[in-house]
Amino acid sequence: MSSNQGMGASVARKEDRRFLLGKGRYTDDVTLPEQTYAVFVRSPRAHARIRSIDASQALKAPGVLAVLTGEDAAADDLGGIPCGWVITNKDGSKMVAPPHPALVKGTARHAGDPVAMVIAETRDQARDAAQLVEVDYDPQPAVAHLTAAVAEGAPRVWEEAPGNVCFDWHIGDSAATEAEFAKADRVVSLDLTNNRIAPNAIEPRAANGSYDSVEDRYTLYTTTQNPHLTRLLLGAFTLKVPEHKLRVVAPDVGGGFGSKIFHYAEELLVLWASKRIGGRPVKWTSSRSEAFLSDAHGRDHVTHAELAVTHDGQFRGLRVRTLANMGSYLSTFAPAIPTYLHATLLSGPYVIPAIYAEVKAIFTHTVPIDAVRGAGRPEATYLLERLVDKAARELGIDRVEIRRKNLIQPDQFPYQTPVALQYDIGDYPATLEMALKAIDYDRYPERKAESEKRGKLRGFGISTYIEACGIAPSALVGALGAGAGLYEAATVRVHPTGSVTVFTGTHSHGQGHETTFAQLVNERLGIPIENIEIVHGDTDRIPFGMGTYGSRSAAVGGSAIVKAMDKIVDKGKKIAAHLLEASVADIEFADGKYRVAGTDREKTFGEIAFTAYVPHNYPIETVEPGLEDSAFYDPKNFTFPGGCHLVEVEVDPETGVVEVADVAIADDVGVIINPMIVDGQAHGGLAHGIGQALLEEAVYDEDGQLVSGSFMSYTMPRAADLPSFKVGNHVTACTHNPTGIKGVGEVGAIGVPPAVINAVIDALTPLGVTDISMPATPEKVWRAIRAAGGVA
Ligand code: MCN
Repeated sequence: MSSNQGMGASVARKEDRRFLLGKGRYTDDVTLPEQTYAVFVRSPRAHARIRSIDASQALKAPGVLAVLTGEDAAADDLGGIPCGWVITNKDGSKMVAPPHPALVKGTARHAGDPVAMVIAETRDQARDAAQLVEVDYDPQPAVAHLTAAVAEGAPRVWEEAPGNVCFDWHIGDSAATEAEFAKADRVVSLDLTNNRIAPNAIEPRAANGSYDSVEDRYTLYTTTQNPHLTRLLLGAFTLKVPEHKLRVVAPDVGGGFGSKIFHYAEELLVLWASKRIGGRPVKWTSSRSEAFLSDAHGRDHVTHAELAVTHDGQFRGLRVRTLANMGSYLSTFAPAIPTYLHATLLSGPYVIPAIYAEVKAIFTHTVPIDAVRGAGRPEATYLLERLVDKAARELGIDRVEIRRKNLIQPDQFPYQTPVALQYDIGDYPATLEMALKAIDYDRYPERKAESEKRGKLRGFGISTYIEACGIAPSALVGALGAGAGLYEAATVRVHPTGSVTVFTGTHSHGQGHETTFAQLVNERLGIPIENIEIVHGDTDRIPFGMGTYGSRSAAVGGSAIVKAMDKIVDKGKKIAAHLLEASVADIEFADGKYRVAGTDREKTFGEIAFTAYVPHNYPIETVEPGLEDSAFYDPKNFTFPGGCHLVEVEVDPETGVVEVADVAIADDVGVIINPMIVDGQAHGGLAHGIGQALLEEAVYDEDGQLVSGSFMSYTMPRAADLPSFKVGNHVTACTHNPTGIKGVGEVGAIGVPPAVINAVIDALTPLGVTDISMPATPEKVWRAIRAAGGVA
């Protein structure tokens, strides 16, 4: 499109006007007539049998309308929260999928497990009454950490899961990998922990549920990334009512980072409670501390990894054994994360002839673990990039060189990895060279010397990474255990005067879809983005959808929009052919105009739209009035963004403080809709990734208490912790979708953590430090320096 609002234009975000004016409408802003408030009584213990719950005092407290427990939920036949992905074990049996009651019945299994729900006229009254609910806990031994949970005699989270094993899964060719290891010149091995992180979206979760007894219909306002999935699970499993009796609205949502994909108990409970108290709406808003104890966490892997290499640094084989924490219950997509989103990425951007990975998922008495930005792919990238650095050090090969040597070359695509995925396209050498140029690698020695003059140790870190976005196709994921299809849906409605409303099944909670999807429409139909409305987040308005996660919205949701527009353009050609008295085959559509090929006879898109709704002169025998169409798009494959992330750090050897001095990245996220939004997404991801590498950790003590359960102890990155990022893009177009778009929402969180740690280790190598785990806090770095005897 010739205007400057289409593909490739850095259009300012349309949605920002309401956000900047403080006019966003979040779930907690939704106030309904006669609304009541819910507060949850949550188990203070990680593992306890519940002897009794005495609500008598709470029920007498001012304003209290009800106190509901697991017994009440069971009596009303509420379903447990389902897990949407079933993993098949190595031996062909299925994973252990224990029950997940919405309110604890009998035994609490993590600190924060909801035991009772108090409903009152005001939030304060509900809070006060919650203090009066007497729960008699019988404490049981708890286990929070992976290595403790698999130890002999560890407390059991579930009777049906001996050794706390949820599943024992593998991928790859074990014999071929053994053969490569037997032939290899050297085996480089590493033990790694991928630290547990809390998602911490700016807006805590909230849910406001109401039951209309006249219509016999439920409405839920909720902070979800995935309103149709929530409706599906409520309808089929938890509330058990037909979908047409349920409306789920996700209005403005202040960030999700994965943690709001899942169906949470509170969403079910507010709807159920509303009916129980006679239809008055019930609203719950999480506090920040409650969020730490009830939002799904991410990562938490313990891994042993080995790379078989030749003397000259050629990768021959990779062997990985991972323990993945599931927490106490299986969250919606939890089993897919360490398996199909982790182990399938273990080839990274490299040629590795044989790979074999084993993943054991382990129950612990902790908050459930599920997707957090990157979900499985950061864990794969971290272990591979740490291992590659170690191999380079052991072989005495330059760390950039060893990567150059092993990268998949552009002429090797499509590239079939030994771990199921087939990458369609990429140019990894190009992104590597681009990033090196951006950071001015040639002059790194000068910068290092300059840092040293100031008493600082400078380190250079590199990570070349691959990710897989837009998880698909439905038939494949179904065969792998998914309980849902992973297509996307869109309806494009052209109004009589030519403006457009797009209904998309994806959800924007910070990613800017209201702008980028309008740009897609502008590109195809030539309509100014001011005349395009993007509607998401309401199951009553949008036919269907699978929501937003896995950086799928542009590649999958955008493709559904493009498909729907293709149908509209084709229908318009028939109308134009009639008006222009030409044959349909001779009509061309470009720049918002239908033209008879080779002539100047034309009709604007607006004229065609008007004619479709005012069909006086119209091919009524063959074309219906109106101009609206829908499409479902089921991708043929994932998209595979990739790139190179470079980091320079300065370490203060006296204090252990690590400062990120420079970050330069070059990504390939496919054809770009909006460069400014793409850069912004990369910036956010980098902050997330640097946060994980240096600052963030959800720390449990041995009894299962979350000791970093507030912002006093859980360190989020702040602006001052981050440098100004140098972000570049090198485009190879996705080969199997109509736009060539890949994904960008997670690139930073995936690529950068190993680059940071590789940089810290590089800085500390002269002091004899060879390993440091995430987060590389000042204390940890200082201790490592002392332990290595590096500082007097
Ligand atoms: N885009 C583009 N050109 C491309 C690719 C994407 O212009 N080649 C644009 C898209 O149109 C969209 C944005 O970039 O406006 C992100 O697109 P995409 O990569 O498709 O990711 P999603 O929209 O599906 O968002 C999900 C992704 C994930 S998985 C997490 S986690 C995450 C992230 O986005 N959570 C976020 N970014 C976030 N940003 C904010 N502000 N808040 C979150 O919770």
